[in-house]
Amino acid sequence: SKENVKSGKVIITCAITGAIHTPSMSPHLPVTPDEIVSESLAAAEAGASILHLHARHADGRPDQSPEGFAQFLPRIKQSTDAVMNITTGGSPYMSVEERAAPAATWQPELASLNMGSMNFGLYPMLNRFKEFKHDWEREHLEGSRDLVFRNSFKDIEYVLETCYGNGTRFEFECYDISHLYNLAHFADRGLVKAPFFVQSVFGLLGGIGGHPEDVLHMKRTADRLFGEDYRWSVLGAGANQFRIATQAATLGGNVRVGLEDSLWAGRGKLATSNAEQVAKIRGIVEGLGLSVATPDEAREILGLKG
Ligand code: KMH
Ligand code: ZN
Repeated sequence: SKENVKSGKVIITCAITGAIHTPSMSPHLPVTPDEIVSESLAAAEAGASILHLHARHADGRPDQSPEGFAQFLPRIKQSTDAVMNITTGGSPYMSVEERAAPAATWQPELASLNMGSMNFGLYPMLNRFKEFKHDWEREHLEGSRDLVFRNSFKDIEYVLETCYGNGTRFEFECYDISHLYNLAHFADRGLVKAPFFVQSVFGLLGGIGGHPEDVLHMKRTADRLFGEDYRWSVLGAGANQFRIATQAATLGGNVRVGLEDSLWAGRGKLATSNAEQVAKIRGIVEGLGLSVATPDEAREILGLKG
């Protein structure tokens, strides 16, 4: 995808809370609806044109009920023009039916779509985080020693069927090279339409690594499979976040940041908000001589319903 090299516009997505990190890891991880609303609005204000959203229960456990999203989604939409992006990944511990329900109900402009099955190793975080307020947090990490994030071809079709009719388009989450080939397969079958918004995920245990060569290999493969028919975005998990985002911006890609993907703002320094990460990547993007896409520019670039 050469789009951003020509336009100089970079889309910043902010993933506000996710389902990977847990409240004991950072006091800044948003959990309650009020926190999700204020973090989302501040991230949009700082330059995020897309907000990738998950819901949580009061104790921080992932909540994938449509009602969970009702607590914050209308409030966010009312106060910002940013593009709403609802997860269909939920947590890797959930069934695909449960995962698709919020996007099917709320019919957002964007929903995530995870493009393949994989091991999902969260347990290395036990090396860094040892004290947990809730039992579920430790189980969530320990349980990942035997966790497969299931996204079979039928599961992917199920998400497509429940969401496509609503005009929802997708953030295709690709954690490995094979996931690009899976997307190409669905394109061949005519089940997905260009331009494809490919979110490549680097550095999650079970997926591709976070080496600069991994980023290049992902881009070269996507270029070969999709040519001008895709828009490339990257996210680096954990400490990889800014190095990988910067590499991708330099190569003409878009970037995703947010506390879903990394709790950090620098070495050993917790980010105090999502907006802090957005402001930081915005400074890098602008420092490279590029500019940040507005929500309407992002809609145009990605072919969203608006
Ligand atoms: N948690 C990220 C690595 C989803 O919500 O569908 C990818 C993600 C998946 O955001
Ligand atoms: Zn997510």
